[in-house]
Amino acid sequence: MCGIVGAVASRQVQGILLEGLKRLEYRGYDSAGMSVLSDEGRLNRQRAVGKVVALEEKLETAALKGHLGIAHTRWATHGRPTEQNAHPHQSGESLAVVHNGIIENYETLKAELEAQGYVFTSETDTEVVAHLLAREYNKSQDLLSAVQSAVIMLKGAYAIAVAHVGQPDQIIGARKGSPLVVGAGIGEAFLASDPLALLQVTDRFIYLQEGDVVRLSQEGMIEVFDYEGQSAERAITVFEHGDGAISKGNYRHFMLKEIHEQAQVVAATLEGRLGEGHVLPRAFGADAEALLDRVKHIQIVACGTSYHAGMVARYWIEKLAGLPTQVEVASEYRYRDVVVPDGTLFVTLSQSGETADTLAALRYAADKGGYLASLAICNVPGSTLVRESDLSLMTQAGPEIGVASTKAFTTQLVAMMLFTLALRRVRQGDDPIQHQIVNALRQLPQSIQQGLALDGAIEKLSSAFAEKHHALFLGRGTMFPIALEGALKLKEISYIHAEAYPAGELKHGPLALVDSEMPVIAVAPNDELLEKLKANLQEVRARGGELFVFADENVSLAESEGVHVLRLPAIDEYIAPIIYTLPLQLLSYHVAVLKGTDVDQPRNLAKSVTVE
Ligand code: HGA
Repeated sequence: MCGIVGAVASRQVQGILLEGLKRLEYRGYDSAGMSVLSDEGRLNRQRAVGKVVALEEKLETAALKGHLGIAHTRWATHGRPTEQNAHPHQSGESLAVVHNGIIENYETLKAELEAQGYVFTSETDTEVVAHLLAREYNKSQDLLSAVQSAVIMLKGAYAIAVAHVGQPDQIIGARKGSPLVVGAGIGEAFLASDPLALLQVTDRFIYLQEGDVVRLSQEGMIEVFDYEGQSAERAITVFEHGDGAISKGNYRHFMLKEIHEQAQVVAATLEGRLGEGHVLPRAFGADAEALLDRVKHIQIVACGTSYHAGMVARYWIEKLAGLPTQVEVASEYRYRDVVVPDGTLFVTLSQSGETADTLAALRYAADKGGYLASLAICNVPGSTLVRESDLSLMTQAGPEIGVASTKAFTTQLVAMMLFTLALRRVRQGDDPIQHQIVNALRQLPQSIQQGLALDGAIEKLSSAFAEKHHALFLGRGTMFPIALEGALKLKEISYIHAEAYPAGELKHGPLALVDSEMPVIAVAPNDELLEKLKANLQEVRARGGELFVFADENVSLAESEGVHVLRLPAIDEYIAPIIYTLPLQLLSYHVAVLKGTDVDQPRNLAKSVTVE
């Protein structure tokens, strides 16, 4: 999603802002822009459609000089991706604003402002914010007060950064529903929608809370005010992952780097959480054990890839902890009249912790009441989802830059298995099954390395897909959501239409699509559903479909014409979904590379989906 960067410094800010925008490119966007306040007191602006490099080219011929500025990458929600609609938006020559989010009441505000003589030059909702702020500034001649009185009138979600020629020494930021962090420098201060944008200038951040307004002024002064306008203390957090996390290293794409990081980040997610044959209850926080004991039902809510992690977890929780579990996509859950069974724990999964639909679902659940508590499985400490949940379990995937999620997914699966084991243990104490799974988890980083060793073989296979327009993924049990995730990856980055079905559903419809032009990918670990899956594969073969089977090394399944078998190391059946994800990630990656798509920033998609 779109990104914000702001800087107030004694040095020139154009370079800082530009580097910040480049670091936010991974989120997906369609245009970029920057406004810098010159020493002569003018707000100068450059905007360009397309990538940040197009903006950079403009800046090469007409640099924006000055010590205070704001910049933006836009992912259009209101109005086409044109230069006219790109941020910053201005009100006259005196005020500039960048905005992430959606102003839901912009039509009413626009009518009101037009009646008062304000002239609109874009199709965006953001432009109402610019004029509203200018109007309020004209009343008070103070930018902080103007922002504080304007934001009260906004319905919807926003993170904004504002500059005004009347107060050339300050930037005001505000957030509600969209993330915004302050970067504390030495004698300088910054704003961004994501700390990654600022790691070149600081590693010290303040994560603003809902309704906060912040004033950054020269000499690095940072003042935060809460939604009531009271001065508020906000802790400074040191960013621990280091700047190296956002370089591609020796990899061609972030996605490939992130696929290959999975052994390491899974090990980090397990660290300190496993005891002798069981999961340590403190992994979920001090009071978690007593709470987990009272859980009778689980409601999982998530979006996209995280939803697939939730679907796998349902199989685990029902089988291993005996608790009825429901899983739903957040955008459906939040608009449903939900009936909450007694003793239900509300669980959300989100890489960023800022996913708008998931956050809205959490808030809907809190307003509705009746839930025992909420638990967030999340990759970003200090994110809104974590702050607003009763309990949290952090995945340790580190920054994920590729829009198509890989390591965030496998670490979510690990977190959900830890959660499942904790639920089982509070119910029945230690037992051999927990022992078996904990041992398999300890082996997991090594098993992941073995799984990734298939990279070369999968690269060879990928040419069979590059010319195809459709693909079908099949799995049974926990492998059904893994098939769904495989299909999602292929769609996202190679733009091949892919669908996933539980293999048993094949004959109830999708078999009609199978012919020699429809590759069929099946995930076949050595589990109790293997024989049934084999029968389903025969159904495909009998219709001339070409089969690509990822199978356990001990499964008896012969290669033959039209049947390609790739062997994975024998693995504990409970852990298998994590391992079988790997070849599907690699397959979609290599197909996308062959097709020449933008692997890390696929068209029309964005990371950290902070709008509804
Ligand atoms: N609504 C604004 C900003 C969009 C946004 O936040 N995208 O992630 C616009 O359309 O310009």
